[in-house]
Amino acid sequence: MILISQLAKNLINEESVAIFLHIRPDGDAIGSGIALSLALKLKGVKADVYCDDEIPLRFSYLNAETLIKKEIDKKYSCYLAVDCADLGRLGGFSELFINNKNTYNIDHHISNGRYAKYNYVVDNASNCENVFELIKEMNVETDSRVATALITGIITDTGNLKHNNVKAETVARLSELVRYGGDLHSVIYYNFSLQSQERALLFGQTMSKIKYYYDGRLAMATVFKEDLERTNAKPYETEGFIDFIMGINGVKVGVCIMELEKNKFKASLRGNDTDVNAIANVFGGGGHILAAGCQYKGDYNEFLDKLLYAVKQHLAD
Ligand SMILES: [Mn+2]
Repeated sequence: MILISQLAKNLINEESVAIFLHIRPDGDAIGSGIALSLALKLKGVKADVYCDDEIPLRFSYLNAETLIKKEIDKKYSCYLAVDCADLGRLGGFSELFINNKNTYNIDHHISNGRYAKYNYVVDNASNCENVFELIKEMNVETDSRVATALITGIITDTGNLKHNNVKAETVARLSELVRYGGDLHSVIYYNFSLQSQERALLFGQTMSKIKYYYDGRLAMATVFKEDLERTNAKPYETEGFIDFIMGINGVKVGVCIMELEKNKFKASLRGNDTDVNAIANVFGGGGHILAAGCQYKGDYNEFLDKLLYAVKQHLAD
C-alpha cells in the first residue's frame, strides 16, 4: 500500500486527475469525490468527478449534479477511484480505468481488490475520513465546501452515527470539519429527514411485509420492481431501509433485497455481532464485517433458500 505522504505528493504533482465514483453512488462516494476534486483544484491540479449513474437529487446541497459528470471526453494524467471496492462497480468506466497505467484507488472496504497501481485502503468508518487525512497531508486549508462534502460521507456511512463503526477518531474528524464551517445540519436533513411522498409510501409498504426467521434474529424485507412501479419511488430511495430493520429488537442480521430486473437481485446485509461479510462472500459479494452486499442471478425463492442457509451458518446466538 502506498503511504499517505507519498500519495499526497504524487497527487499534487499530477497535471490532471479524473476521479470516479461507484455506480449507485452514495454520500461517501459523492463526498469523497467532490472533496478531493475541490482540494486538488486548490493545489492547482485539474480535477473532475465522474459517475456512470444518476446522482440522487438530495445531494444538490453539494451541487453534486453539476460537479459530477457522466461522460468523459478528455484525457487525464491519472485515474482515481474513491469508495469503490471492486472495479466492476465503476460501471461503464471500468474499462477506461483498466486500460490506464497511472491509476489510484482510495477506499475503506476490507474487501477492496487493490486493482490500481497505487492503492490506499484504510478501514475507517467512511472513505471521506481517508480523503480528509489525505487533504491534510496535501497541506490544503479545508474550506466549508470541502468540509460539508466530507461530513456527508461520515454521516451517511455511519447511518447518522448510529452504526458501531463509529470510533473516537470518526467523531473527532467530524468535530474538526464542523469547525472548518461544514454544514452538519444540512447533511443530516437532506440525508436522513427529507424524503418524497413516494418514498414514504414504499417505506410503509415494505416494512409492513418484513419477514422474520430464526426466532427473529434474521429480518428480511424485499422491494420488487413492481413495488417501485406501484409507488413511483426511485430505486435509490430504498437507501436507509436496512437501517430501520436493524433497529428492530432481537435482530442480529438484517437483509434488504432489491429486484434489479427479472431474476436479478441485490441484497444489502447488516449484522449485529454477526459477520455478514462472510455471508455476502458466499454469493461473490462483500464489504465490511457488519455491512455488506451481494448480487444474485436466478429465481427469487431459490435466492431466499440459499440466503437463509448462509445466514444460519454465521448467525450469532
Ligand atoms: Mn463508503
